[in-house]
Amino acid sequence: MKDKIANYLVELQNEQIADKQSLEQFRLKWLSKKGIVQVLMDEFKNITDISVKKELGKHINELKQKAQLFFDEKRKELDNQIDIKVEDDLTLELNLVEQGSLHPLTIVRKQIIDIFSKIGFVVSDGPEIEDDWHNFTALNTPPDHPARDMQDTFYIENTTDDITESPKMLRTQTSSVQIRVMENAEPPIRIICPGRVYRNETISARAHCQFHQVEGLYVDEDVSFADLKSTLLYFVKEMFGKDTQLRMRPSYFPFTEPSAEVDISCTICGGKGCPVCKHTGWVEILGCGMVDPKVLDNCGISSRKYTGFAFGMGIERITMLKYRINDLRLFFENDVRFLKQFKDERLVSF
Ligand code: 2U9
Repeated sequence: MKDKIANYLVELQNEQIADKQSLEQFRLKWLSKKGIVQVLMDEFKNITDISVKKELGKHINELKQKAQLFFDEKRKELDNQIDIKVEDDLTLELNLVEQGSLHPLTIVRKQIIDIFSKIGFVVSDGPEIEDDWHNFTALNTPPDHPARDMQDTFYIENTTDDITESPKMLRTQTSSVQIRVMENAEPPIRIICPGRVYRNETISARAHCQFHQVEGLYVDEDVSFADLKSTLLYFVKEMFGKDTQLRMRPSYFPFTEPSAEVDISCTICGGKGCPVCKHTGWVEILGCGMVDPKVLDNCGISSRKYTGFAFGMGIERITMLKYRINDLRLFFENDVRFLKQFKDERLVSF
C-alpha cells in the first residue's frame, strides 16, 4: 500500500488541468466518494497493525492534502481567468439591465427640429408660466377672446399682495416664446419653438389638458406666403415621405393674416380614403399664416419694413399619424408596454 500511495503522489504531480471540465474530472478521480483518496481511506480502515496504520495514515493524509490543495488552486486560477475574459470582451452582451427607450414624442420632436435646422431655423425656448401680454395681448388676442376664458386657460392664483400684478397663466401656445424673441432681436429671425402647453380640456382619446407644440417663425424683408408654402411642403415631404401632398384651406387666427390650415394626403391610405382621413383622403396637421402686422409692431418690429410667416403644430398629432397611435392618453400614462415599442428608434445625435 505504501508503494501504491507513492505512485499516486507521482501521478498527482503529473496531473494537468486546462479548463473547468478537466477540473471536475480531477475532482471525481481524486476527491469524490469513490475517488482514489476515499478508496485508500476505506482500505486503511481494515489494517489492524497499529504501527503500519500510523505510517500509512501519514502518507494518505499527505496525498489527500496535496490533492485538495491542487484542486483549490486550480479552481481559483480558472475562476480568475473567466472573470478577466468577461471584462475584456467588450462585444459580450450583458443583459443585466433592460434597456429603456426614448418617448415617441421625444423622437418626433427631434425629427421636426432636425428638419427645420437643415434650412436655417434655430431652437428657442421660454417659460411655461406666462403673463397676459406674452400669451395673449401681444398676439393680438383681445380681452373678450374665448381662449382667455377660465374654461380654456389655467390661470395661476396671485399669491402676492400686489393687485396691479399682471395675471399669470400656464401658456396655451409656444407663441409667447416668439414674442419674447422678437422683443429682443432684430430680423432676420428664423426660429422654432418646441415646448409643452396647457389647455383646460376634458381628457379623452382626442384631447388632453397638456400637450406639446412646435411653432415656427420667420421674419425678414420680403417674406411671402409662397415662402411659407414651400417651407411647409419641404417639411411634410421630409417628415412623411417625398410623395406626400399638401393643401391649404383658409382659416382664422388672431395672430396671422391671412391664415390657413394645412392638410396632407392621408399617410394611411395615400389619399384613397380610409377611416383615419374620414374618407376624404386628407388629414389636418398644422395651422399657419402671415404674421399679423399688429403683432410685429407690438414687439417693436416695423411692419412697414418687415413681413413674416408663422406656423404651429401639435407634436402628439404628428406622432399619432406617423406611428398610427389612436389614443392621446397613451403619451402621458407611461405604460412600458406602449413605450417599449419605440426601442428600435435610434437617434444619430441627440
Ligand atoms: C407669432 C405669430 C404667429 C403660430 C401659429 C397656428 C397657426 C396654429 C395650432 C396647431 C395645432 C395650435 O397645437 S395646435 O392646437 N396652431 O394653428 N399657430 S399660426 O403663429 C404665430 C406664432 C407666433 C409671434
